[in-house]
Amino acid sequence: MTRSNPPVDEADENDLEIGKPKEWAAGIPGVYHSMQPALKHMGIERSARTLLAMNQKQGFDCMSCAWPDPSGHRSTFEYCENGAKAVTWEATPVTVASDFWAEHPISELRGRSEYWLGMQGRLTEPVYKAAGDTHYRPIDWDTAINLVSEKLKGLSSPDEAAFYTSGRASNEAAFIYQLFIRGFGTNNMPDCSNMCHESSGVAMGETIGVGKATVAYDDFLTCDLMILIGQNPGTNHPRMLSAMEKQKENGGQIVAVNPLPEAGLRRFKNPQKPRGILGRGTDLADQFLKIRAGGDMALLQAVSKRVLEAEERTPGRVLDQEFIAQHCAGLVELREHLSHLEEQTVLDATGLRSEEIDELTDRYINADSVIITWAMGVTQQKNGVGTIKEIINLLLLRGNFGRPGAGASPIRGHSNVQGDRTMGIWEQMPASFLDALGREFSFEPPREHGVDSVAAVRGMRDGDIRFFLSLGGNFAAAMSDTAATEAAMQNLEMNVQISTKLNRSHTVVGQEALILPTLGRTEIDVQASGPQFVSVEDTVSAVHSSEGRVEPVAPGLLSEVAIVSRIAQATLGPRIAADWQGFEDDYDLIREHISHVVPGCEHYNQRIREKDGFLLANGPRDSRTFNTPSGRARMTVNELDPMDCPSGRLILQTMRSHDQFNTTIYGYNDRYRGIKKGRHVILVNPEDLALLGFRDGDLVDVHGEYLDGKDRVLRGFRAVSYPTARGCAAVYYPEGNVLVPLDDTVQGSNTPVSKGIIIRLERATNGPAGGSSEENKHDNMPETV
Ligand SMILES: Nc1nc2c(c(=O)[nH]1)N[C@H]1C(S)=C(S)[C@@H](COP(=O)(O)OP(=O)(O)OC[C@H]3O[C@@H](n4cnc5c(=O)[nH]c(N)nc54)[C@H](O)[C@@H]3O)O[C@H]1N2
Ligand SMILES: Nc1nc2c(c(=O)[nH]1)N[C@H]1C(S)=C(S)[C@@H](COP(=O)(O)OP(=O)(O)OC[C@H]3O[C@@H](n4cnc5c(=O)[nH]c(N)nc54)[C@H](O)[C@@H]3O)O[C@H]1N2
Ligand SMILES: [Mo]
Repeated sequence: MTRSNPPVDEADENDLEIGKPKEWAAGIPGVYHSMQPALKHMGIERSARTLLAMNQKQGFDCMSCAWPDPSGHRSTFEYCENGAKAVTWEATPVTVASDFWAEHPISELRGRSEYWLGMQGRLTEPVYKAAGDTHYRPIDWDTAINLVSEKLKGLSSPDEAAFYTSGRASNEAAFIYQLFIRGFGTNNMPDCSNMCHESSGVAMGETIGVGKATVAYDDFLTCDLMILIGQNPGTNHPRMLSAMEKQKENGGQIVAVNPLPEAGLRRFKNPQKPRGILGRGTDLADQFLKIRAGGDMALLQAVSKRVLEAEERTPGRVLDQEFIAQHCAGLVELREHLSHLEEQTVLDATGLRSEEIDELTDRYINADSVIITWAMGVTQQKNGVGTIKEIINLLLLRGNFGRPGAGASPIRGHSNVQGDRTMGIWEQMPASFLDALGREFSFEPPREHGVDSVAAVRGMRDGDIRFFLSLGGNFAAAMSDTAATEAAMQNLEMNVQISTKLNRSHTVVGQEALILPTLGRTEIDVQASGPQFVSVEDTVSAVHSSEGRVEPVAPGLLSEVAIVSRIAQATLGPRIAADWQGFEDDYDLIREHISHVVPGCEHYNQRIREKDGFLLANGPRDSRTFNTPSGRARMTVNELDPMDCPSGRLILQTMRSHDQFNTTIYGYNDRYRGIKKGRHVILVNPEDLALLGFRDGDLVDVHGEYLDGKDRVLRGFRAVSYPTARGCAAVYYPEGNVLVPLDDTVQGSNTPVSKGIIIRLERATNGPAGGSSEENKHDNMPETV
């Protein structure tokens, strides 16, 4: 089915509507809204078949986020509005027709919005842009694979290529992808994790010896206290609200730390229960700390300091001395360091009152089991790695590891981003993994670390990286410093994108470019040996299978596994001992190799077929084992270096609306925040707005203030008076990426600082963004199809 009336991508930002932010999430509107996209895009029958197969045994894993299924999962039918949007966006019967490519030069596609591009429907045939050509043209698969492998073979060094991965790729695809890349001879593997939870991996690896959550699903239900820092579950992990509701029913408490009073942190009306729909719902946060952006490290240090002082007042009553003596190192240094922490420094950095921090400390000390969760509000701050180390410090003080209801829990984003890392997608995999890989496939993997996402852009810019291949994702739009990233990508000799739908990265091309369309997770995948399933890992290390249930949208589509296998075969030939054809024919063969290479995945084929899959081992969670050089969990000393925001300036974060999945824009309402029909807004505290001489609704230009002296600006944004913390502001991602400098990254993880940008507002020089100005045209989102 092709679209007869292409959606327009010109929105009139004068239609923007601002209402009151919501105080609760889901409920009847949740159900209503969750059905709308499906019915509109897929029709009743395809909708029912698809939505009912989601997160079920013998169904497919929801591709929206990495939140786990309830234990004994797949007996409970649990799905959410944003999962439904993700599924219908993929399972739409609308396809891009062959004549589309001749009708639309790449220069025109480049002017289109992400929304428009995505709404053209599913990609169904490989297309190629030759050097000097202005259009993509359909080609056959053999020609496409050949073009890619010939280009790769012609490079003077394997390091002239970089291979990106987005977190939707299955374990099977990811495993053979990294095998191919290392067989080719490079570790240049930038991935979406570099922009996402890299800070969590670094901080947790150094302190507790594992970069993953130390809790299982049931721990969320039974913990006495859950502290959510820098995370918006109502929009980004909506099924987490059910777990929070159960935890409250079990008598637990919740504290939320966020500059924005997000609806999903306040009250939840469970759409799966009649009471939830009709009643008042469940109050979630017992305490809400409206923190100044970037202030979390100061807050955590202040709480730890208070905990240590309480122990001094009542020795033996506050710290878990036994746990610390047996399992930890560094308490003396931590105590000494925190003894110098000035309260006024904390209050300035956090914008909080001492009593609020006292209250949080009391809750923490009085709770027997505590889980701290976090996401991008922490990992994308300049001090993100240090902040997470302070989360670990606080948890260690009271032994909140390796017992029920206790632990550290980064909440991962993409549905299989954690699995991809487990399978070896990382530019710096440890020697033990490379050794095992080399033994299994009789070759010597490259040892030198490869480029991450930021370094990949620098490499393209400087001409060191000439070839780029993406397994999913939308690198051009997801990366920081849009102008720098796009200029770098235009320097490429070849840009190859394995994708389900059109996006910005297909339009930012250098000499040659290819788009290779692939099957989505919802679709039935039949190979020579019969129907195949794949496997994925969620945010609490539960691994399970995923099997598509709907007919592929077009006959010629190849699976990710097939595409990678064919490129590898054509490029490497017999260079390494891998049966690429066998991998494509039968995914069991891939899993057999995974069993031999990936720690914790022994007997993978058997265990993945068990009813609910299996849980990967985790030292801190299972046995209070800490895989650090000393064998102890490390309490660390982290220098507090509060963000210096001069007066008249604001700290800007870039965030997700309720109508998007990362760079995919489903529509342009942000229901819970009360913003409708537009995305070109900047949320500012009313007092700050007045102080800066603006009024609610004024049009402003948002200027970044940087050391590099470059002027990065978002023009014509609507100022919205919003109850965010004082001194803070928020715009949507990816529009806001224009303002994040390439070189401004988190210390220790090199993640772009997407949540801590110093800005100033000026009166807009032109009309609203998204009008007719060429500069803004591409990020202009219309409301409906
Ligand atoms: N529907 C939907 N689901 C998604 C996604 C999506 O785009 N749409 N994306 C997926 C991905 S890849 C990811 S990584 C996750 C992201 O999930 P989140 O991390 O929840 O996503 P963000 O919108 O970036 O929101 C970050 C939150 O941090 C807060 N924040 C900002 N700065 C600070 C700070 O300095 N301190 C504190 N304490 N809070 C701060 C913001 O106000 C916001 O509430 O969601 C995943 N799930
Ligand atoms: N300023 C700012 N920048 C950010 C962030 C932020 O908060 N602020 N967040 C960062 C984060 S947390 C992340 S994770 C990254 C996300 O970065 P990416 O993972 O690169 O981006 P996505 O938007 O998730 O990728 C969407 C594209 O993936 C393709 N796709 C979808 N499903 C499939 C599939 O099954 N197979 C294949 N092969 N392709 C598929 C589609 O073509 C779609 O257009 O962005 C980061 N960038
Ligand atoms: Mo992410």
